[in-house]
Amino acid sequence: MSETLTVLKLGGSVITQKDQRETVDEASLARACDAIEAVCKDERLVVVHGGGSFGHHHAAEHGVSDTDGSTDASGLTAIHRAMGELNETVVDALQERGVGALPVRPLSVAHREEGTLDLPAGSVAAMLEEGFVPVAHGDVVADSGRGGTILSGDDIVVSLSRSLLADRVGLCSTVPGVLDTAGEVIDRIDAYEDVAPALGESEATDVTGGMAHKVCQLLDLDVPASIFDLDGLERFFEDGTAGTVIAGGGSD
Ligand code: IP8
Repeated sequence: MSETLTVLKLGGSVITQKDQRETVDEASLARACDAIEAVCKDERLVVVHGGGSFGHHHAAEHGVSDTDGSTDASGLTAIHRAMGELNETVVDALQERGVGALPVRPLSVAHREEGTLDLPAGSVAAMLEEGFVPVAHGDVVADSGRGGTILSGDDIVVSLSRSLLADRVGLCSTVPGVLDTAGEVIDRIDAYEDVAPALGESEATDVTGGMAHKVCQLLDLDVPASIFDLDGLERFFEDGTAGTVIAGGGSD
């Protein structure tokens, strides 16, 4: 097995039907899992998935976001349980294909302190060492002075990529990449200013997980990251050139 470590996010809107409550998009999940099965024999892989129609309905019902917290334990548990169900579905689909997938549930180990995420990666590193494919998910986390808030899959991807010194990062989403003002996929982004007109808002005013926020987070990583859709997943695994490549390296 190669030493290459890839962190892949499967967007919640890719693997679920976003407008139908707690409904998996079976066909898309199967496609994603087939591609993962083909690659994980040869390289180390961490999978992170988003909430889609599982986490987000519950989060909205209980008024919880990444900044608006709640002290209602039963509401936070409802969000966590729904995410657990989706995680179980993803893990099962991978295991059915012979992938050594193991669930990773952030609520039990992660928290935010003054807005900074603390997500210990020791157990994920140990799983990788033993040849497993850790599968983490967006979740709720205890957040200093706010009760519990939402931890997005994107934030988990960024944190784990740094802690585990990932070689590459992929975000599989419902769009084929970052789009320019004419609606065409931008091949490569080296600096935020180059795409600011297309993305509109800056990092400071977009904290809700929109494309601008994603691009800023990925530019801050030390390794290349790509944003692509399900059609681009195999190509991402092959040579990392699917969709939009975000150069990384800590550029602005
Ligand atoms: O879909 C959010 O993760 P995301 C997860 O990656 C929950 O933003 C719990 C809504």
